[in-house]
Amino acid sequence: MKVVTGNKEYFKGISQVKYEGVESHNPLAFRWYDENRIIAGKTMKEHLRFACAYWHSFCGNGADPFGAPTHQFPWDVNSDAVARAKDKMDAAFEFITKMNLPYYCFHDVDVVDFTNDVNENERRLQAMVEYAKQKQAESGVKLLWGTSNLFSNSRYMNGAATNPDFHVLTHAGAQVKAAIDATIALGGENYVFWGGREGYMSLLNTDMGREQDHLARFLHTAKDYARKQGFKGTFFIEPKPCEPTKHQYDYDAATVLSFLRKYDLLNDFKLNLEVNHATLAGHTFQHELQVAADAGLLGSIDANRGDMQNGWDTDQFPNDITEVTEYMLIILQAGGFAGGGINFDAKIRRNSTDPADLFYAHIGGMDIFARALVTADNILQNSDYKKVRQERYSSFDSGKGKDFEAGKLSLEDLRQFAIDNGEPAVISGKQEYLENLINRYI
Ligand code: XLS
Ligand code: NI
Ligand code: NI
Repeated sequence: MKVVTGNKEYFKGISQVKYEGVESHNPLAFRWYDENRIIAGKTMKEHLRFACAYWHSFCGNGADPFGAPTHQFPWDVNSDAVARAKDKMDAAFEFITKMNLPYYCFHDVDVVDFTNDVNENERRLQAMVEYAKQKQAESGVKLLWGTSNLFSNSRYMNGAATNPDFHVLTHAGAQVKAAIDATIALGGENYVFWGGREGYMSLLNTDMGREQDHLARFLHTAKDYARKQGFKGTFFIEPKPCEPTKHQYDYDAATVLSFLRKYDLLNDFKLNLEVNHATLAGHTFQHELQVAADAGLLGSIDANRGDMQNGWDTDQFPNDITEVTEYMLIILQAGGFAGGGINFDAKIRRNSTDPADLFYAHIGGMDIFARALVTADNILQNSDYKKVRQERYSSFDSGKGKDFEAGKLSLEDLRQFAIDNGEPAVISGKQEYLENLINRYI
């Protein structure tokens, strides 16, 4: 990939990050991510489909509820909104191409600041779409997904598509229309809905059933529009149980699955799962992946991690090889992502203030997934991992167990089998054996 800079170089002194192998001590090199290396018939690049999140990397200024911004972005100074947005896009493409990231993802308002004037917002976004087209053509970087931010503007304090006020919902519609248009114009491969405020703070003032009907109607309306415009990609819903609202309707993978089924959206929508959102829902990320994989809905992931002690979305970069290996075992066995990839919905810490910190963060995240891919493939090819799991269910492979699976046995038959065969033998679940096996291959 060619490094693409604008008039000014923002990340001076940092050249394109290359694969140098595990022996390398260069902190600005990949030790595992070798994009052309073939694993299980595909290149690492094709398996992992890494994307950079525009919002955290180029907009997140480090402000928190207790303190001012700590990241002073040199691209965020021009007084004209579109000129400022172009500077930011120059910085973004410089970073993305120096990192060799094949994809990026954005919300409308990440790309350019929005006002409260629908026409003006569309004008700004269209100007930026033209600019992004050139940048994409120059670099070969592609848009993994686009989305609209329907949660930051104060008008969305009671939700967007689930707002009790129809007038607010129409503004969400206007925003989604423009964001879909932008996504299509840029060849975006998918479109994401994360319902940040689609939920409630109190049931005392909330008609939950009606709000969910509205959400489904809104998604159908948006999907129909996009299809009419020729959009062939997949729509993703990103589950999250809470934060910012107390309860969000897209609680977790299983909840969204039943929502999609109830409202007849399964043909067009899949899931974009996020690690830290799984944690907030009281699940492991592995659980969420498996729920999605079993339903054929494993679309894409937002890779990050939470903090063991904190109960909120800290969006840290992934760095735990054991965990990520377990993710890759599920992703590989599911046959990879249905349309999506691995988007780093993660941010450097507030006090990580060197320009190089953003590079270290992404290098770490990409290397951990690459290493996990190698390890998981190795486990699947060379260990008895699959065999141990299969054998655990072998009583269903023949005889009465097989008949049960085929729906051939009655409750009386089950009773008769129990009597005929007495007490079952004790069979180990071998959890520690499997945990050790994973570590042995890392
Ligand atoms: C917030 C979400 C958000 C989505 C895109 O928690 O993760 O960043 O990925 O709207
Ligand atoms: Ni996310
Ligand atoms: Ni999140």
